[in-house]
Amino acid sequence: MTGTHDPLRPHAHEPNPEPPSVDAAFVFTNPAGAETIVTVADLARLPQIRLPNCYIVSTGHGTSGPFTFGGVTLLELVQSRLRPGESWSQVEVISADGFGNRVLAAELHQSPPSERPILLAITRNGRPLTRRQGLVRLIVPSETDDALRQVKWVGQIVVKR
Ligand SMILES: Nc1nc2c(c(=O)[nH]1)N[C@H]1C(S)=C(S)[C@@H](COP(=O)(O)O)O[C@H]1N2
Ligand SMILES: [Mo]
Repeated sequence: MTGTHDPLRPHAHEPNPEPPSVDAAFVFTNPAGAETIVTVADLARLPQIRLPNCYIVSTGHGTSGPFTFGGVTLLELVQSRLRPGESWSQVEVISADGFGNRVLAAELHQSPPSERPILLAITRNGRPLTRRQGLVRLIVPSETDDALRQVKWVGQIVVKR
């Protein structure tokens, strides 16, 4: 990895099997740049949804699943941490091991709302997701190609104007 590596433009690579740290709490940065901490308990207090029939597809090491992931939608978390009406255009979801994904507001604000929305997963098959399994993990159901959007170990969520 070079010094110019952009975590939001990861190259297909061997997925990292090892969690970068023990604690699953992460940093939330609002459009004004203010940071707050999000814990798994915080996520568990927001409305939960379940997404059955999710697959993690990798050209390198095959497909795993189907899994039922449970948790809170990315939109729900963003809205819970912003002032009503505060405008934003995109969200960067970056893992603690420098792997990231950009999600556009338009992807989250689908009309009618997506039946398979982008999720911050805290459970898998009805059990707490373990740190090794990726807690907290971004699940993007529309991505079924190379798993580059299925970010394990979310370390920072940055909402941009
Ligand atoms: N934080 C983080 N998330 C990641 C990766 C990674 O290296 N680090 N690799 C991605 C890739 S390329 C794949 S194929 C899947 C692998 O997920 P799995 O370990 O659940 O099979 O995780 C994705 N999410
Ligand atoms: Mo992958």
